[in-house]
Amino acid sequence: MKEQLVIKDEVKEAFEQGKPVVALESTIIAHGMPYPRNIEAALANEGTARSLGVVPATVAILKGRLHIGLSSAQVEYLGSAEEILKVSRRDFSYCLAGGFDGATTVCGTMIAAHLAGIAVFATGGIGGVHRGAAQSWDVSADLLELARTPVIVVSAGAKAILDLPATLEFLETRGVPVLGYKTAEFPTFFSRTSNLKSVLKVDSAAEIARIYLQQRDLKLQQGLLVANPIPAEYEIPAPVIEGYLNRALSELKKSKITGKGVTPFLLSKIVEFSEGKTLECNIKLVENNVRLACGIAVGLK
Ligand code: PSU
Ligand code: MN
Repeated sequence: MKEQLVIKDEVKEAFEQGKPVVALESTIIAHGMPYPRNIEAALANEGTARSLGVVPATVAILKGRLHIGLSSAQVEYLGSAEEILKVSRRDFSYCLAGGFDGATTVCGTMIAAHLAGIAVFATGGIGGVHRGAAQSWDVSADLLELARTPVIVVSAGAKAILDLPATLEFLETRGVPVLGYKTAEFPTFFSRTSNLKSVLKVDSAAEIARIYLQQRDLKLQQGLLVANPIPAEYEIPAPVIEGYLNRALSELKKSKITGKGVTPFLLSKIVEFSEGKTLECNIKLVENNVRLACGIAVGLK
């Protein structure tokens, strides 16, 4: 693995100097958002982290090498090239051994972050149990990774395209703490509410850092899911999203899309139906998560 693991100089220096580092994922760049806003947003997120005194480490696989931290040119490549694999735990060895390019999902980024010694990572929303999973068995590997890899994932909850009660039940069964940042209600990506009030409310980044350190001290191997609601000014009311979703789900049914194509398809349809509004909200909620992740990274020092 040594020769295949490429840690960017900026990140290496941060490790050496004991500076806080936050991992960022790349599926959101290659598959989650359209060009060119995907690239602009990814670079802006790195800038946000740096402005808070935290070194960003965007994770991706390029020609079979696992990169922890990317150059701007590499971010641009990922955001514009065709044929970038979507890399979850299942795809990791295939992508590396085959010398392919791959964008890492929440699951894939957790694996990489843990390997590199980065404890905290910011994304948009995690994958979860899909609606109709009792028939389709579509349960995101993100949930299983949270159950086995001790990395803090800062999200805006999970997308309303999922079966959210089932997603929370799954996390409970697998022992993953779900912390609501200044809320006891699980947020649903574009909306701040869900009526699901089973999350553990925390009020500061420092508190999240303490809970993580406690968990490590106990030698519990789980990760930790932080649910950080989208800022109120960018929230899209749940019934509006539900309308887009139902249309997107009925188009999904008519298409032949399955497996890892499902989430990118649904997200792109929602952007289309909302005439781009959901994309801007998606970008804002990720930025909000990057800020909180940076606070946690500082708290861990
Ligand atoms: N957050 C976003 N956009 C995304 C994702 C998260 O704002 O596209 C990605 C993450 O990489 C997550 C993936 O791991 O969606 C879930 O995919 P699936 O449902 O196929 O596991
Ligand atoms: Mn899936």
